[in-house]
Amino acid sequence: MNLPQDVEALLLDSPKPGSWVPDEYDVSLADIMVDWREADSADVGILGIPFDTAVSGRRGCRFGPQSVRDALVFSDVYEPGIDIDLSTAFAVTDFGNVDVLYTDVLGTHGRVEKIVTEIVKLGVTPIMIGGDHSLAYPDVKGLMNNVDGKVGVINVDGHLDVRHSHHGEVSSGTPFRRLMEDKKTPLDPANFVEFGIGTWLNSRYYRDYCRDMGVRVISAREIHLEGVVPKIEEAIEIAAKGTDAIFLSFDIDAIDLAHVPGTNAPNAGGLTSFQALETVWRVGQHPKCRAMDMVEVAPSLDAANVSSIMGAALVMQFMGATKKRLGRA
Ligand SMILES: [Mn+2]
Repeated sequence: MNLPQDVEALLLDSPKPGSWVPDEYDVSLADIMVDWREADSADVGILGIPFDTAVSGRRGCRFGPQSVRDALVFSDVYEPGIDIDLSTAFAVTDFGNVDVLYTDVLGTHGRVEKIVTEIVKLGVTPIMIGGDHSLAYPDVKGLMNNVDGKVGVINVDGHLDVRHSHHGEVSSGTPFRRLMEDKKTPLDPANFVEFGIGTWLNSRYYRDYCRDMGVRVISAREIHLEGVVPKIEEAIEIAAKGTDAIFLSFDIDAIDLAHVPGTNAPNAGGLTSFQALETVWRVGQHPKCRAMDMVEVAPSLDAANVSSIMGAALVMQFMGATKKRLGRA
C-alpha cells in the first residue's frame, strides 16, 4: 500500500511482535500481520500512538502501543466462542507508530488526524492503540474526513471526558466536548453515547452538561443491573440513527480495576472483561462501524501485564467483529 509521502514521513516503524508458537497448529497474530509497505491491501490496520502528554494524572500510557503489541504475541487468531478465524480471507497490517511531538498536544493531534484520514481513505479499518484519550479527537476527525454524512460515536469509558479545555488546555478529559462543540464538523450529541460510566469518578456538573446536550449516558451500574446486551443494542441504535459511520472509542478504564489496574484512573465497579469484549464484538460488526481506538493502557501501572493483555484482546475482538462485518466469516 502507498500513503502520501508527507504522511509516510510521520510514521515510525515499530518492532514486529514476536511469534510465540508452543505448537505447530497455533497461529499468532504476528504470523499473519504484514507491514503496511509490503501489503497490497488490508482489511484492518493497527496504528500505535505513543503519547500521554495530555494526561493530568498518572502518565505512562505512551508505552501502551508497545506493551499491547507485546501482548498480542500470545493471541491466537482463532476464537472458538464466536468461531472467527482471522488467518483466512482477512488481511491485517501494521502501520507502526505515529512520530509524535512529546511537548505539543495539538501538533501531535494534527499528525494523527492526517494519518488516520489517509488510512481510512485506503479502505482500511483502523485500530488506533493509545496513548491517552485526548487522541479520540483526531482519531474521530480522521474518520469524519472520509464521510459525507454524520458520524456516530460510542465512547466506552469510566469517564465522561467532556471537561472544559481549562485555560485553553486540551487534555485526556476533553475530547468529547471538543468533538461536540467543534465549529466545522461537530459530533451530533444525539448520535453520541457514553457507555459504562464509572462510579465515583465524574462530577455532577459534567453529567448535567451531557444531559443538557442530549447525550445518552449509560452507567456501569445500569449495565450490571439490566444486562449488557440490551444496553449495547440501545447504544448502537443511537450511534447509527441517521449517520453514515460509527466510531468506537474504548478507554480501557471502562473496565473494572480488578481486571485493569494498569491505567491512570482505575475504576471500581466498571465493566467486566467479558462485558467489554461483548461490547466490541457487537458494535464492531455493525455495518456502519468503520474505526476504533483503544486507549489509556499504562504498563508501568500494571500488575502481571493483565491490562495490556486485556487491551490486546479488545484489539483482537474488534478484528474478529470487522471480519464478520465484511462478510468474510
Ligand atoms: Mn477517557
